[in-house]
Amino acid sequence: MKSCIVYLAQNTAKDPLYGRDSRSMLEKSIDLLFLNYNNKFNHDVLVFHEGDFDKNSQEEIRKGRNEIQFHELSFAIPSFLNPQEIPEKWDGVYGIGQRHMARFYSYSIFQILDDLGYDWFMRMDDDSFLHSKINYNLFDYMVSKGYDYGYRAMLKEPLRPTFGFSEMVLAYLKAERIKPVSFLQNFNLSLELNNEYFSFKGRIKKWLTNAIDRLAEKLNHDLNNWPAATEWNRQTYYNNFLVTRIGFWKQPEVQSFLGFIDRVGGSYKYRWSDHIVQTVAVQIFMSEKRVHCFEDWTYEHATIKKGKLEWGGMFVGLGDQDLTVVKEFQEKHGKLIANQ
Ligand SMILES: Nc1nc2c(ncn2[C@@H]2O[C@H](COP(=O)(O)OP(=O)(O)OP(=O)(O)O)[C@@H](O)[C@H]2O)c(=O)[nH]1
Ligand SMILES: [Mg+2]
Repeated sequence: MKSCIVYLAQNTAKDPLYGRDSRSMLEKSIDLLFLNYNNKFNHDVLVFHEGDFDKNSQEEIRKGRNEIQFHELSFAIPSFLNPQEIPEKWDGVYGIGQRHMARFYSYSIFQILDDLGYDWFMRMDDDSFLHSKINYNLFDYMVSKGYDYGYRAMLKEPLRPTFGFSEMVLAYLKAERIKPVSFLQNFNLSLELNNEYFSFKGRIKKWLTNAIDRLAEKLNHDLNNWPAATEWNRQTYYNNFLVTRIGFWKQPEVQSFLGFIDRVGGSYKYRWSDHIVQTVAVQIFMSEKRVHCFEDWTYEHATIKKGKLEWGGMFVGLGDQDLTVVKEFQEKHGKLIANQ
């Protein structure tokens, strides 16, 4: 089994989207990764970049750690899309780089890593920080438990960058006659749940199970009666950390689905991002038994704008409440995770 840890990185002290010091964050992220994990397990660490890390900066980041390799990529808007339909800035804020990143993680990466001979990868971003020791091999752990997709947190995606997405996914499933594993369980049934009649716990559970069964049934048998797509609960894997088996993504039906979404160009045109695509692919094609939430170590990924915690936060591992970094984060922001 060949495994690696992947970064997509920018060598800039002020990134065009957030004005963040991406270069320093990358160094901090990699240093914590080695301190708390990779000094022990020595996995390859692949840093993908667009040619902005010259030999000098590569050595400065590598600091003698030979596991770190730099791989140059060149991003371009796919030729099958009409560039005139692609806004220069999505919602006046999000530039093209963010959307190349989304395509990279929802489509291109699986083939790239497969070509390099890897079977598994773990993703880290320059703003992903591992704060507690992990004393076991994450990839071996996944294999030993029969897991194919591991994540650290789930967040509710805002409505704006999902317009049309769940409808499109449902249309694909319907046309292809695919019965998804758990995707249909992620549609909001809250209207009925507000009814007092359903307040009794066991009843709710039974009713929910039946409703889900009925939805799944309908997928193949009553094609005119579908869940209203706007009711998708938008719960998605916060995939700036993830561990996954590449073989899952290379299966023909998964590739067809990813290829379909890629062709629609949603990440370029509508800001459908990589995490919503990955989440839905997992929920359609992967048995729930193969999905794992890590909870035993502390992970930070926080979007902070003008000093204010806007998204994500500090995901505290079991027993890590007293870590200094956790307490400092809480003191600084008044909370550990942004309101959703
Ligand atoms: N080479 C390159 N890397 C990028 C570009 N945009 C983002 N990245 C990298 O891709 C990773 C994810 O980007 P982020 O901006 O953190 O995206 P995000 O996680 O969706 O946004 P936040 O949740 O707000 O952090 C980071 O390591 C970035 O440095 C780009 O245009 N070019
Ligand atoms: Mg990020």
